Amino acid sequence: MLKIFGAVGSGSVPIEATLTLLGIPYEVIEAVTWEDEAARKRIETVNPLGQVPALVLPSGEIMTESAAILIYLADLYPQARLAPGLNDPARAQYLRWMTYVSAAIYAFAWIKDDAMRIAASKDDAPRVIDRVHDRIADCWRKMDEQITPSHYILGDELSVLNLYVTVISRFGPWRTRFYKSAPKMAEIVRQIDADPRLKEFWAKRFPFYEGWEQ
Ligand SMILES: N[C@@H](CCC(=O)N[C@@H](CS)C(=O)NCC(=O)O)C(=O)O
Repeated sequence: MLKIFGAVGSGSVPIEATLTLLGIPYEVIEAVTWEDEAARKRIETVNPLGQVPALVLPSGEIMTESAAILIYLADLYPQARLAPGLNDPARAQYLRWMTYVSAAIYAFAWIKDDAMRIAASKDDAPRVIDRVHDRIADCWRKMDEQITPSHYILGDELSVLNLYVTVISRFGPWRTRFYKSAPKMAEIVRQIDADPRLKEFWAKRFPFYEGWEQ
């Protein structure tokens, strides 16, 4: 069985959502890396960066990096149509935006998880977080301006890009700001939040608690 090092409300959630839609059983090894030093140390045995998600394939091989894992799983099960195929005209933009969400947006989690990694002092930390949030909001805005969505971000199929954006847009600077920065994608993520196939999944792995949009 596939094993995934992950945590509620973390970057493992789009991968877990993908496995849920695929109907593939998996086991989650819970590791709240950003709050728990012991969990970070534990995960370093599989991911030297000390981050979730990390996927353990049935062969024992380890795969890290959320975008790579999502692309890999979607390609492994093409019949589920969770990604544009190699010859699909949407493939180039799909790869572009998968990488963009990972590199331009999600990568900032390293700073947000502990601003003292780069802040000059404790007093400087809130300013660092604010600047990071501004940059993320700007990246969402620029992505939104460049896409022409249909039912979903790149057409009428629910690709893993949509699951990725739905989850990562819940991280700081959170959804209310995302809705303002990215009005086209706002419609889409709301739709995915309400997708009946994922209702139980969201409730377990990224619940919509009171005030969650912030
Ligand atoms: N580039 C990585 C980023 C993963 C990441 O930032 N994970 C966060 C949790 S959502 C984490 O484990 N943070 C702990 C830390 O960086 O110390 C990916 O896309 O998988």
